[in-house]
Amino acid sequence: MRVLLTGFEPFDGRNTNASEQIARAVAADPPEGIELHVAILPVTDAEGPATVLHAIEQVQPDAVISMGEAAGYDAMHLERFGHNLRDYRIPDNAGVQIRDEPIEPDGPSAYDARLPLRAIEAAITQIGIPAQVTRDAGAFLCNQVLYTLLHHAATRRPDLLAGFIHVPLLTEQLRDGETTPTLSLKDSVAAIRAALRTLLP
Ligand code: PCA
Repeated sequence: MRVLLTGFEPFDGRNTNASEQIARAVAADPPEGIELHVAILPVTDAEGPATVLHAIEQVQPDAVISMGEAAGYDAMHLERFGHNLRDYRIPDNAGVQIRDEPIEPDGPSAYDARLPLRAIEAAITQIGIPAQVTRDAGAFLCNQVLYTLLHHAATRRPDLLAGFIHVPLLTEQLRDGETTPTLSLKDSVAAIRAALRTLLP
């Protein structure tokens, strides 16, 4: 099984992104039976979604799991829907802040994620790491990449498994005095490895 795992570059004033670090660490030790490819996406309207589509062209994966960081989350969030909406709460890394715009003007308002979310939730919680199925990935680049993946699958790759996991900040990323919930890199990697194993036949 060939899987494309993506993370994002740092954004919002941080100098690392948990999702990038997790993607690189999982790539160094992928579960048996998974041929893992990694892409790190720019946090920009212009290049983030285009980079994941380009990686799909290159890798021809059976499944894509995209990840993004969400400061303040205390569990792995397995996102159920991608929405056809760009309504950025902050500017992207190119300084562009899009409000109230669709991603695909002729696309449906939402797509269901194409991953076994309940099986992933069970696999992660069974190893003692918090995970939950959640409704959506917001209206910034994470949602945009999820919707773009699902639109691509619906229109071009009906057999493609695809979805999005929002990850908490890493303990290692906390700034002085910050008290937001975190997960360690070790636990985060274990969670994503468990998620990947649910894709195996
Ligand atoms: N998180 C952002 C975009 C990049 C990332 O890691 C989001 O939640 O949309």
